[in-house]
Parts: sequence; C-alpha cells; structure tokens
Amino acid sequence: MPDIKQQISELRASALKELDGLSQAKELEEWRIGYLGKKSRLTELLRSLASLPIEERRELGQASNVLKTELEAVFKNKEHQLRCGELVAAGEMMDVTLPGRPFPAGHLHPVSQVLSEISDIFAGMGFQVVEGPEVEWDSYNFDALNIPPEHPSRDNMATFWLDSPPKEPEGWRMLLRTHTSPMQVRTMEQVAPPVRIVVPGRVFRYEATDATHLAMFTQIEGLAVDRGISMADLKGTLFEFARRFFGADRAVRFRTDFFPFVEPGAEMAIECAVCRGGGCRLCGGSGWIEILGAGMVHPRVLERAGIDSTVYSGFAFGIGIERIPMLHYGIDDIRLFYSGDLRFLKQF
Ligand code: YSA
Repeated sequence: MPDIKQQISELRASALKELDGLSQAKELEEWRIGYLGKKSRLTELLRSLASLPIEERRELGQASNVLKTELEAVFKNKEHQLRCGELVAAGEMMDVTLPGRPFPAGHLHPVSQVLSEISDIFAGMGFQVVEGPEVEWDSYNFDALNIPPEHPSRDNMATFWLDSPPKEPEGWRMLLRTHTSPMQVRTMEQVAPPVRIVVPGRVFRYEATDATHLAMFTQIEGLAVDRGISMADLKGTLFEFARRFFGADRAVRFRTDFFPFVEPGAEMAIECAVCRGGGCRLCGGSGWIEILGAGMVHPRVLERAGIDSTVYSGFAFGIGIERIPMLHYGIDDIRLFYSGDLRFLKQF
C-alpha cells in the first residue's frame, strides 16, 4: 500500500510540473491522454486497485479519485488559459490581467491653478466670483473709472484698440481691456450694495515684454461696497490674503500709490522669493515685487455707477496673477508661463 500511495504522489507531482511548462494546445492534448486518458497511468493505477483488500481499496481509491478530479480541473484551467492566449494574440480578446496603459492626462496651467486658488481664498472671505468681457468699451475701461480722454494716466496703459465703428450715440470705442477694473462699474450698475466680488480674467497692454512684463497677462479684481467700509477693511483683507497664500513668514509692503479711480490709493508688494529682500534680477534689485494696486473707490466712480457716495463706501484692488507664482516658486522670468515649454509647465 505505501508503494501505491507513493505512486499517486509522484504521479501528481510530475503531472503538475509538466502541465506548468506547456504552451501549445497540441502539447496539452498529449498531456491529457498521458494523465487522464483510457490508457493513462492513473487509469492503470485505478484498475490495479481491484486486487487489493476492501479496506485498502477504499482508501487508495479515494486518493486516486481526488487526484483525478484535481488533474481534470487543472487541465480545464490550462485549456482556458491557452485558448485565451490565442484569442489575445489574434486580437479577438482583451487580456484584462495586463497592467493598464498610462493615460497621458494633462493638468491645469500654473496660472489657472493660482487663479483658482486665489479665487477660493477670497470666496472663503465672502467674495463672489464673476467674469467680464475681454473686449470692452473705452467708457468702462477708462471714463467710468475717472480716467477722461486727456488724463495722463491713460498713457500708463498702452492700449490695443479694435478697428471697429464707434458705438453711437455716445461714440464709445472698442478695445482689449487693459485691466479687470471695468467690471467694478459693470457690477455696481447692476447690483445694489452690499457688493463683494472678485473678477479673474485676461488683460492686454501694448507694451514691451521683459522678465516681469507681458503684453497679455492675468489679473484678479476685487470690489467691496457697503455702508461704513474703510481703509482698515482693505488692509485687513489684503494682509489676510497674503498670509493665507504666501504664509505668515513673508514680508509684505503696503504703501501709497495713485490710481484715478481710488482715493486714497495704495500698492502692495511681497518680499522677493529669489533673493529674500537682498535684491536680484527678478525684483530689479529692490528686494520687493509689486503684486497689486488698490484703494478706496473714488466717490465719482460710485456716483457714476448709480451708488450714493454719501451713504456707501468701498474698497477695490487689482492683483497681477503671473507675478504670484513667480514669487511663490522663485521663477525669474514671467515669459516662461507662455513659452509653451513643457519642461517648464510639467513642474507644476
Ligand atoms: C488699482 C486700484 C483699484 O481700486 C483696483 C485695481 C487696481 C489695479 C489697476 N486696475 C491696475 O491694473 N494697476 S496696474 O497697472 O498697476 O496693474 C496691477 C498689477 O498687474 C501690477 O501690480 C502687476 O502685478 C501686474 N502687472 C501690471 N502690468 C503688467 C503686470 N503683470 C504682467 N505684465 C504686465 N505688463
């Protein structure tokens, strides 16, 4: 009896080992005949049990049948495997066990990423996000913002004018907006105070490019109008924004500036990320990078938009977006954002 047990065990080992090495349907058929066929070693072994005493016959018969069931199962499995392999090779079936092919998904441009991050920060402070037209009337871009045609500050904003007939009867002319500030007026014309909005979008200026200037760049405008709004609200809002975006350890400079549509006016600069205030090419040696203009909305702008300036006051600001990731990551040339160089863009 130990001899037959041994034979069953050896038979099992050799059957499984051989099966493992098979790769062709023809070889598999030979294996089936050799191990499970009518003249196979297993069939012979089962036959030989007939001469054994009943007790041994029962035990060994059971062991042989277990082996037979196992060999039939592994055969079926292998047959299925080989069949699938043939179908996959013929392109008729997909091998779902293969690892997936990487899908080259893109991601948002760094400027878009920063824009949505900044919008989120202001949304968290109660500002609503709205958008406005990139092609604008000079009336909204300049006149309604207290910049009449002869005003010298129009020179600061070299303008791309559109070759289109003036809008009558006012004689308005069409241009590519030079800042997002026209949306201050458009919003105040439509919505009664209290107003709290931010306006992300592209702006255009007819000017030479350098490490910190582009002819097309992005701004985000902010406007808050309500009873009792003061310069303290403006400063508090902008310092909170700088703290949330740049972190508490970055120095912030807040000082007076002039814009015809605010009174008083201010500008905010952040400590240069490259030189940390020491002076370098990016910050023009000053150690600071100006990121926004701001101020208390001029009473004339409020009145022109139909808001009573004796009851309401407001603050506004306009942030240059590209300069923000420059400061954040220490990028020393603004032109990289629009160079289309994937080696640069993939880093964000
Ligand atoms: C001021 C007062 C307000 O109550 C509201 C908004 C403003 C900002 C004003 N409309 C404006 O456009 N001011 S600005 O000409 O100084 O530009 C604002 C920011 O845009 C700058 O601080 C700078 O960060 C960025 N910027 C200006 N010219 C740029 C530029 N970024 C890239 N390329 C240029 N050419």
